[in-house]
Amino acid sequence: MEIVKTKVAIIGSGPAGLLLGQLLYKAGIDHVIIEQRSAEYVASRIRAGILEQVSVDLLEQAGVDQNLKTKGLPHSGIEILTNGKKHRVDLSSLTEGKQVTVYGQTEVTKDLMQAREHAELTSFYEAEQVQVDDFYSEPKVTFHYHGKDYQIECDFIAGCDGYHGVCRASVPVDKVKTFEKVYPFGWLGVLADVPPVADELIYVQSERGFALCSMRSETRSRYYLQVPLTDHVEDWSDERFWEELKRRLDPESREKLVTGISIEKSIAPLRSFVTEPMRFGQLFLAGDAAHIVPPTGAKGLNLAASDIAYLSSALVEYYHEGSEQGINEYSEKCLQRVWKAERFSWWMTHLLHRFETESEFDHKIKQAELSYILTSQAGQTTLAENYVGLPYEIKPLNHLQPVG
Ligand code: RFL
Ligand code: PHB
Repeated sequence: MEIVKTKVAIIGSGPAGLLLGQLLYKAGIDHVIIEQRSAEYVASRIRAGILEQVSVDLLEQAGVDQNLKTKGLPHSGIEILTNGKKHRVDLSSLTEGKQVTVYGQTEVTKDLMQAREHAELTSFYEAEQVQVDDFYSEPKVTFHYHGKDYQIECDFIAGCDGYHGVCRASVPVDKVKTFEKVYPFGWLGVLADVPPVADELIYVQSERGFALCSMRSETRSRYYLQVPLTDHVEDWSDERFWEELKRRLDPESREKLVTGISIEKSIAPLRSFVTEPMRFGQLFLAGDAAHIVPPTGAKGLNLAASDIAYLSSALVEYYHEGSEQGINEYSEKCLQRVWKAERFSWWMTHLLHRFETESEFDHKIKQAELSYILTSQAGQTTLAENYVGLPYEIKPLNHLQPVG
């Protein structure tokens, strides 16, 4: 068995794990990443598309914002289409100039992987039988890699291994509480090399169900449709997808919509999920390993980034200042922000989707709420503040000496 000693063992090479690795590298803190999939698979997953300003700032701090700066599309507003009419929510004017940036999670992942490769940092891709042990005393990670058994001995384990990962599953059941809501529909997503139907995202509430017109660039669009959980991707030809999307749009957008061959098509179930606490001895959970939001508020990736802001700063404080304060406060600080994002994502989902079980009364109340939000400055400000991302403090990590 090969023994590797390091300070932090990061499980998972999604945006949470990669960003933590990059920030620890910047702070001179020795770490390794262990990922069960291949690097090619990780770099090609299509997922989220919207970055809050604080996530952009964090990527800048991590030194991986060159492509983001040149290719990211800053957006100062979103459209909400209801009753066949579009209403613009001016995010910037409602939030003292804040905006969001359209930049795909796929690109964020690739930028982080490239930076990691460039810095020649240690990653174990295609690791098998990953196991985390002894995180209440002397943490260890064991796995099988390229025909050999490995054991990582470390101070801390960062569980950045997503919803289906091994870290949360390894916590004793009496030490953890989970909260969950599963929604009775999914999102059918299509990626296509066609120009976006509009300059800004359109969130669509219609009698036929929710739809979203998003984008990745000026020539690549991302569209979603609310579909029953019983649907399969094979049921949805490109033609059927475009026809259904058109039915949910307003006449002007329907006219402008450019259709084309899909380059990716998948159905994602919608779920709200939170784990409490997010720290178990020397094991920290971050990102989807700890919580899931339905994508309606565009918060999944951004929450992973804010967890990592807190975790990296706590670890820097520990190694550079000998203080355990950040580590001790990690779970509580993260959960405060997590629950607010959970509430917002649940609310957006509830407001914009069609629920089979809702009564006519429920439906009327929802329409009234949406109408109130879209016609009231206070209502729109609440939406805008949450959409651009609630603030949090990040300690600057630059100019630190490596930790011996
Ligand atoms: P990730 O990206 O899931 O990365 C976790 C990594 O851990 C690896 N892993 C393991 N490695 C070693 N050992 C094990 N035992 C392991 N088990 C798992 C996995 O292979 C993976 O590489 O979590 P992270 O880093 O926390 O990032 C979170 C974001 O990815 C996530 O919140 C968002 O992408 C959520 N999400 C979306 N969010 C949005 O805001 N908008 C979207 O449109 C959107 N679409 C999506 C999504 C999530 C999806 N998933 C998870 C099914 C679409 C999908 C399909
Ligand atoms: C996306 O572009 O994938 C996207 C954008 C906004 C959302 C969800 C997904 O709320």
